[in-house]
Amino acid sequence: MRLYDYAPSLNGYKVRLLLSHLGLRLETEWVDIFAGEASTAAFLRMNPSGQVPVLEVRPGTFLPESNAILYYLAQGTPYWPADTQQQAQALRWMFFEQESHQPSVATLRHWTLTGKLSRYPSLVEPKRRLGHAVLATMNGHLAGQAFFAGAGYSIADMALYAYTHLAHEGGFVLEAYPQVVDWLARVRSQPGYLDEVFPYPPNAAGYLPGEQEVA
Ligand SMILES: N[C@@H](CCC(=O)N[C@@H](CS)C(=O)NCC(=O)O)C(=O)O
Repeated sequence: MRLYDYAPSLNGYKVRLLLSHLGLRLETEWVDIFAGEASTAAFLRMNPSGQVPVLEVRPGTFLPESNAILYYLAQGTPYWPADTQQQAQALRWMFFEQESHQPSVATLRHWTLTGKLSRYPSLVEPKRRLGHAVLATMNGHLAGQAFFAGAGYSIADMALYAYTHLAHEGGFVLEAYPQVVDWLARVRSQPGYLDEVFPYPPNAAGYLPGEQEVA
């Protein structure tokens, strides 16, 4: 298996976090998304969305989407619950992460760190409101349980952890969400936790990702 990834990508980090918990290393090809390397014809044949991460599960067979990759790699491991009810809960939170968390918490961090907030003035406040609603939803859920899927620590936690633990870089004050802060600490204490954040390089600032808002 080979992973196509970009070091500052937190969608890529989700996959690296699971691999680290599993004690696995994959051959990795680094793709400079801000230099257009995810928009070449060759890359678009692997992922028509032009995004990392992509897992080459066997030569010529490609699996894009971070949460799908987490699901694939977690099969048969403690990070994918055995119980159907808990599997459904894990999926619920992974869909929530894509639907609500990425376009708010993740996007505002990207725009803040790369100087792009002023490009989208009418979108910032709605995204900030959505981000607060997302964090409040997470906080409320975690008041009743230690991890998102209800069982132990799972890939649902990894999916949500990636952008939540750096939400302050997008202007969110996490201390307002104490259950989330406690959960972040529980994630960090898991065996094999990967403490790794790569800053955006200078070419991130000039990049216009078209319809895409997250990086
Ligand atoms: N839904 C996708 C989103 C992936 C994504 O946004 N990847 C970013 C890096 S974090 C990317 O490759 N952006 C390049 C672009 O959109 O042009 C996933 O979860 O894998």
